[in-house]
Amino acid sequence: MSSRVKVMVTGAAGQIAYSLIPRLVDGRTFGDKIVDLCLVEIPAVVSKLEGVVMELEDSYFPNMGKVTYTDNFEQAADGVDWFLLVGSIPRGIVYEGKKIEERADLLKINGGIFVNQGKAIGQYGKANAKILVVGNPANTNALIGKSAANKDTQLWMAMTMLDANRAKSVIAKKTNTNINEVKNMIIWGNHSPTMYPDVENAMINGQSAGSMINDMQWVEEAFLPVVQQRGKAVIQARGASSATSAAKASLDTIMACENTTKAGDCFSVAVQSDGSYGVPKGLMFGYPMVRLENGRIEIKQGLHLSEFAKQKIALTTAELSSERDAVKHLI
Ligand code: NAX
Repeated sequence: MSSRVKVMVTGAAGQIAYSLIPRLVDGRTFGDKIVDLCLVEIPAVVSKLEGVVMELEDSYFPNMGKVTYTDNFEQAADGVDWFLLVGSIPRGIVYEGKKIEERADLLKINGGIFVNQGKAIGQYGKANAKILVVGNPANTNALIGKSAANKDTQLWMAMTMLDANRAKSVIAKKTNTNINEVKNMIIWGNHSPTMYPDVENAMINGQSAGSMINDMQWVEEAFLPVVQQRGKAVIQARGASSATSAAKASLDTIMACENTTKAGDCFSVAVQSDGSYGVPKGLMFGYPMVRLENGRIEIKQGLHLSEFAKQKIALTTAELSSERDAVKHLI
């Protein structure tokens, strides 16, 4: 008999959510489980969710369970297994009379939101809930949320899967291989332009992608900037930020957490550092992760980091440390 899973999506009237929500109930992401959905928005736009629910009902999803929508996060958090925290206040928006341009302002506003959401998740979410923060600045929002939740049995993560998928695509093109042959793709650090996509530890049919490409100048001058700046390039070309690829990456992260990782592979997501690979303890840091057969999700150990990699990882570590300092009153 199939069991049930309860999933909350915030920012449910936004563009990522529009691509994401139907695919949570399509029978693929959670297999044959029945998926109960709680869709959450801010009061100003919550009524739009009535239309989203209508479309879901009209789409005939056999795995769709109960669907509710609300602007009351606390109520919606009750008994939730998976929290997909997509909603946040984006850069460029006018908020309380001020145009939000600076990362510091963004951190401050979203920080407040994630304190309240974190508290509610700790209090009302399932003890073994998984929380994926997509809304930017994702790593630091997740750090604030985790600290407010104060429940170590829950797993807080920030999404770096989109960056990993982008990196795989560039490597596949460069090596003339299929994207599904690129394994062990790691994004170290922050979901921001300082992230370090690790070509040296990526593997193609058992061989290091770095040694196959064997061109560090290309890595430094082409690969890294393309992956790091891809979000901006999509905005410039499309006139709107990445949505369908961000939704797909959210689903990929869920599936990576729900299914055992194949030998030799890993998946990318940011979790709180336990000091692995010399990263200061406590930072919400993009790591290589594995999901074991017993369901545990752990940082993959034992990977070699070149001097080049260490230098790049130091940059993203410094950025995340300064973000943490900017919100230290909240954590
Ligand atoms: P949209 O502006 O289309 O939607 C965001 C929605 O969130 C809005 O409907 C808004 O009302 C809602 N919202 C704001 N605060 C909320 C709160 N406290 N509770 C519930 N809902 C709230 O943005 P969209 O394109 O969907 O992007 C959402 C977030 O994802 C942004 O912060 C964006 O920067 C971030 N991204 C993160 C990525 C990642 O890889 N981690 C990649 C894609 C994307 O840029």
